[in-house]
Amino acid sequence: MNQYLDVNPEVAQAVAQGKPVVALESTIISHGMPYPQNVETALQVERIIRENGAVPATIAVLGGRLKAGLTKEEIEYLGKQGQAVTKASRRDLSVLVAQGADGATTVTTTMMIAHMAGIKIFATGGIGGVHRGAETTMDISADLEELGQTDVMVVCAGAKAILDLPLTLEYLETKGVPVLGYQTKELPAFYTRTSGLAVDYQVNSPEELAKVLKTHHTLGLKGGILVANPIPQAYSMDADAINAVIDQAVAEADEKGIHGKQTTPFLLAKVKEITGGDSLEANIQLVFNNAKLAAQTAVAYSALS
Ligand code: PSU
Ligand code: MN
Repeated sequence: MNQYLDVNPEVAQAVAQGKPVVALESTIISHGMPYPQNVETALQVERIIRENGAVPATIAVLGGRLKAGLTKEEIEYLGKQGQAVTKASRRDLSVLVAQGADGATTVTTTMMIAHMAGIKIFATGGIGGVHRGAETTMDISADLEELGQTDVMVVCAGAKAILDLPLTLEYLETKGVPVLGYQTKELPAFYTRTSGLAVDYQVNSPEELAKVLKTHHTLGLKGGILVANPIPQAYSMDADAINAVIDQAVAEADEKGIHGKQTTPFLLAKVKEITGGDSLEANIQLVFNNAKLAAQTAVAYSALS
């Protein structure tokens, strides 16, 4: 598999020396946010990771190569391509590599490529999950399967209420994925700090997260760990307002017959459109917050090794 992998030299050196590294996904750039905020955010996230003592590795597929660590130009390219670039999940990888094509990596493929490159911690915004109505559509994100089998710690702000959050937690339980609330007992719901749903464990510091990750490796357990880090209070949105927007977006997706890989990008764009961009600011801030926690955890993990 590694014959298709290009790890950028700075990332490769840090991994070899056991220094802190944080992986970042690229679907959030191409399909999660509009240009130019997507590129500005991606570059700022890399800066935040550096300021907190770790090396950033943004991940993507470019010209059929699995890339761990992008240049500024490559990030700019993916941001400008937007939805024209393939949203690459596990099922897309072989074809994209065989055809020498580009792909923006979701949580799933970012975990896969991070794992190949020896990176143990990954920061993102929100994960995919069990969609509302999945009992008939069977729309369950491949992210949950990947979390069940690839041992990377994923730091997110919970999951958007575009998903069925109780079913998403049930699925994670089935797959044996620990869900850790960062300084909270509740699963945050991306734009808001609360969902009314309990997480498995509350963890209060990067050191504690690092210890759980280290123990997971020592036990030889396969599968990821999900860290749910609530959006900072100052940027959190009004729950009733955002939930009404989400209901409207989900209803519109149903009416239009949106399905498959289009569903999540459609809902993300719709929510942004209806809130007139307010949701975008919240989205950006929570990604910054996750990048900081992931970098601090990578530093603490590195100190344990
Ligand atoms: N949820 C968000 N923002 C995102 C995504 C999910 O709040 O950008 C992206 C991530 O890349 C995630 C993917 O892995 O969407 C999930 O897509 P799907 O539901 O098609 O598996
Ligand atoms: Mn899906």
